Amino acid sequence: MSAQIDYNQLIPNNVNLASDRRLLRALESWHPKFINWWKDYGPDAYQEKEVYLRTAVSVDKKGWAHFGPVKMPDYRWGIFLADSNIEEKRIGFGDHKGEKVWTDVPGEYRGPLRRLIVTQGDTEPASVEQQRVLAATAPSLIDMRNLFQVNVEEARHLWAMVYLLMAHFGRDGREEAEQLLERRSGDPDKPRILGAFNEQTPDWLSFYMFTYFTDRDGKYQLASLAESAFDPLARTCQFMLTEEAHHMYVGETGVARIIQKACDVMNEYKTDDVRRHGAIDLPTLQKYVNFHFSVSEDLFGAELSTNAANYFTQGLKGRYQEQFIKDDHSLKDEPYEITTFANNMIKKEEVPALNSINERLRDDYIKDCQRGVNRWNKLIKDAGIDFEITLPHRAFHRQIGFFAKANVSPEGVTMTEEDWFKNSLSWLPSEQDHEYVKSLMIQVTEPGKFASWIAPPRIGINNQAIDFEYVRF
Ligand code: BYC
Repeated sequence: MSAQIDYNQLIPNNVNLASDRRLLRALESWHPKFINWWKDYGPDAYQEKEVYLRTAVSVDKKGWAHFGPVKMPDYRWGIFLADSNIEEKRIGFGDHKGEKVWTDVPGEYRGPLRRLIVTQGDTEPASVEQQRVLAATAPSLIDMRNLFQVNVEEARHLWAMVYLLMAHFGRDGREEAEQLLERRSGDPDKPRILGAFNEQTPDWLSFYMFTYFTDRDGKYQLASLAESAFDPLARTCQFMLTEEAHHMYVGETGVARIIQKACDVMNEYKTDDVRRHGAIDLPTLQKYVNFHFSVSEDLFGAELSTNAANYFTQGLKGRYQEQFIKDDHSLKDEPYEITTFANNMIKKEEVPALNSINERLRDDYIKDCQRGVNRWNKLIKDAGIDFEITLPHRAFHRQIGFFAKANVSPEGVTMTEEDWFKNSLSWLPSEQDHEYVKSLMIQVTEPGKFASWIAPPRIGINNQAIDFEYVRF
């Protein structure tokens, strides 16, 4: 059956797919497996419904996407590389700084580049698997549509990485592409590569937290890979960032709408007990922040990493907005201050910048996370309510790096393991919190109506009304 599909039509692309028979054949044999995976592990049900989706159709800044009703299995998962002036473009960091960027993979960097692309690629289908059952409890049609939008775009990001593997890594790349469809989020026998992508996304509060905190790791990792000397990777990641922005917007506005609803209920009923009125209380929301922020921080790897130092020196993965950093971009003698943990004490220490690339990126990430938290706090303040959401200390609840062995409170106080566990129920969502949030998760499908725990968004998608039928039932 697949032989009858015109893949050049099916896969919108700016990589001249039509002219590359070998690549086309590889994608043709992968496509039916992808579709099987999408049907079995992508959004549960609703595959035959028309969803008002955005589809990437070019890399033109003004009109890169098309909006319209699509059945998800018919979504046109395209392959796009951002524009590049290949003749002029130079490597911006590491040992090859100043040389021309590479259009092919240098033999000596095949292993690490493949590993980076596979790690990035693995997160994309993982997140779709994590969010598989959420549509059944969508708080509105617009939210359901946003979920599906995120899902199809994460799947497009999988295509983007599969394209790189197949176009540049031969048989190894084709095998990796198969394995990307075989690992499963949360499966102890064949888990996804990175920790956070094996956690569940059981409810919509988790979904918004995930799209705020974990997709933002995506932003920073993609931005670092967008600096790569391997130009096809750089350009692919640059274009992926365009879509990623909407995912974080879904997260930030989703959490903001939950906060808004909690504040509205507190003011209307003059009570802190918003649960009685079917809203999510701010202390519970804070616990979810503590969980998702800490789990996402782990995605940046260890504070000191020779892997990251090698990636940088080799020109494979740079820093966030490398060109704006004022140093020599080779980091042979540069220091960087990081937070460490030894003898049960948290302290600041100056270390070689080259070894602390992961930590620097995590620092950039934390600053960015704080900006949205400030906007959430402004909503609370504007409602006249005395409550502040805070990001927990970076040492809180970590599994990777120095702090994996530390027992630290959200305020940054070290303690015994016993004390930590005693307090953990007030810091992280408890079974009861999960149960309560779960009890609110009831599907709302009437256009323009919203579940009790979330305020409507201020604007619709692509200038459509809030009560537009974003998913046609
Ligand atoms: N979980 O030297 P280190 C996204 C391993 S999200 C499990 O610090 P490195 C998205 C590590 O592999 C962005 N294992 O590692 C968001 C290493 O293993 P080996 C995804 C972990 O390499 C939402 C060992 O520990 N993209 O796009 O410097 C929805 C020592 O660590 C973890 C990328 O991550 C972990 N969290 O840094 C959809 C970019 N962390 O060598 C999508 C590509 C570390 O001992 N990946 N380990 O066997 C990378 O750049 C790097 O692999 C990492 C790790 C930054 C992740």
